[in-house]
Amino acid sequence: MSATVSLQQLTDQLEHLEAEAAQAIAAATTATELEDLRVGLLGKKGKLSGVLGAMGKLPGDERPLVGQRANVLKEQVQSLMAERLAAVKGAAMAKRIAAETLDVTAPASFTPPGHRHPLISTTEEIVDIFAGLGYRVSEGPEIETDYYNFSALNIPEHHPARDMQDTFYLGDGRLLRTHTSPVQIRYLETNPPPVRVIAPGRVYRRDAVDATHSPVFHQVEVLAIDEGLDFTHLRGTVTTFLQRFFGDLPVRFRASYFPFTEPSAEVDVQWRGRWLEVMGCGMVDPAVLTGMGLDPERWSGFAAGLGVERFCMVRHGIDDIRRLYTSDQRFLDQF
Ligand code: 2NM
Repeated sequence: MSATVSLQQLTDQLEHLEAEAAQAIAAATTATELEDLRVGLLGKKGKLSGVLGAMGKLPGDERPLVGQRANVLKEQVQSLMAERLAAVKGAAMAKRIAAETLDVTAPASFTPPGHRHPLISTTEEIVDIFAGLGYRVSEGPEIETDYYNFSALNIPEHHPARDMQDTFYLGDGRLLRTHTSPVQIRYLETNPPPVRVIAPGRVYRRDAVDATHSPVFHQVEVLAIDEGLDFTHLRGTVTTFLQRFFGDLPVRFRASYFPFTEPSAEVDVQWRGRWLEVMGCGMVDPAVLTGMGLDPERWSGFAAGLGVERFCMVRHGIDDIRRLYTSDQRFLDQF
């Protein structure tokens, strides 16, 4: 330790300390940094104390000069710190506000939920209505034999439906089912009457594609067999079903012909003022019952069949069946 120290030396040291402090304060970027600086400068063991410790070696009349200079330094440092602290806090707040900003105009990330294809939802609606009337649902193979698709349904050998022109034959005697009635024949083999069953599913016919035809389409066929069933039960069931599906609109039955029903009828609904043919039906032909080993003197039945595409198109106002198969998302998203 040097024995003497001059007023000039101490004043220089204070000057130097003040300059150093001003620089450090300006460079500080956080409140903790500033607090550390304050303790290092003005604290009990700080640099200012160090300088003032040497003050005692000065002649008595010089000490107040150093003391005054030290006070100026202290005030200067405190004011710079206060100023810098305000700036640092302001910057921290600005940063936080920027980070927490919520841009309510930014586009939201949105994953559209999937939904059923309109053909599927139409099938489900039809199935649900018949389920509500006490019907079971049955499914079966799309590749069928001549027996289940034709013979068991009283469709004779030389009926045009059996023509190569109308049916897809696989070349090994098997064929693609042209309706879902074979499912009902199979159902009857393991389920003795009384039965109430519907058969929804995909069917195949050699049709040229146009706005209303497709070689692959979907059907729901209906079958009830019991004692004492007559045309009134058929009429009531079909009318109830159609009015549940389309709403409470007029329904009419027109005499028609199918090989597997007698009598047979086509069914029309009056939709938006126009009569539209929507399904076929009839009393199961006794020959079909006999073929299934059922006594037509005891059992009678009614049956009906519909094309799901037609129901879907009428309900939704779709003008071209191909819309249902081309997977255009913009079209499908409407349902
Ligand atoms: C129709 C029209 C009339 C029908 C007949 C049968 C079965 F298996 F009982 F013989 N199932 N579906 C039927 C009757 C289908 O579609 C227009």
